[in-house]
Amino acid sequence: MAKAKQHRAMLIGAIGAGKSTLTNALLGRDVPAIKTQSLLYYDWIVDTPGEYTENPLFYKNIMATALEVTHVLFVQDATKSKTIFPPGFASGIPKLSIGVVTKIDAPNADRVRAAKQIRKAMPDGPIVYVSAYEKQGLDEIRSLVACNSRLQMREYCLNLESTNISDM
Ligand SMILES: Nc1nc2c(ncn2[C@@H]2O[C@H](COP(=O)(O)OP(=O)(O)OP(=O)(O)O)[C@@H](O)[C@H]2O)c(=O)[nH]1
Ligand SMILES: [Mg+2]
Repeated sequence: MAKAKQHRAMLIGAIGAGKSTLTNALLGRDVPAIKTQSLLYYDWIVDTPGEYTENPLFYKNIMATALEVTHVLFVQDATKSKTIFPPGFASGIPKLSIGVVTKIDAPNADRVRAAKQIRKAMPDGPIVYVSAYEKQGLDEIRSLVACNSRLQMREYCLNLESTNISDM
C-alpha cells in the first residue's frame, strides 16, 4: 500500500453513517459491519462508535484519540437530511481533516446536501464521495491519508481527474 506506515485516520460521524462498513472496505476486510461499541484499532484506521460524535459527553474521547492520529475523517451519510456535527467542529481538532460522504450508491442519496453539511463542520479540506458497497472513492481516501500536509492533499486533488473528490 502507498501509505506511509505512521499515518493513521480516525473516523467520526453519526450512528449508522457507515464508518465501520467503510473501514472494512478500505482494509479489504470482507465481513459485514456490526454495531461499534468502543474504539477499534485496525491497521491504519481508528473506528469510533457513532455515540462519540452524537453525545458531547464523549467529545473528550474524540479529542484524546485524535492525538494518536494524523487525519480525521468526518463521515456524513448522503441519505440523511440531518447532520450531527456542530458547526466548526473540525476547527477544534488540530489534524488533517477529510470530509467523507457515504452511501452515494443509495437511491435517495443527496451528495450536494451532504457536502454542504460537512462544509459547516469542516470549512477547509477535501471531501470524498464514497460507496463502500460499490468500492467508489476508496483509493482517494487511501491517497489522502498518505499525504503529509494540507498542501499535499490539495495538490493531489488538483492533479486528479475523479468525480469522487472535491477540494475548494
Ligand atoms: N447503500 C449503502 N449502505 C451502506 C453503505 N455503507 C454502509 N451502509 C449501511 O449503513 C448501515 C450502517 O453501517 P455501519 O458501517 O455499521 O455504520 P457505523 O457508522 O459504523 O455505525 P456505528 O457503529 O453505530 O457508529 C448498515 O446497514 C450498512 O449496510 C454503502 O456504501 N451504501
Ligand atoms: Mg461502526
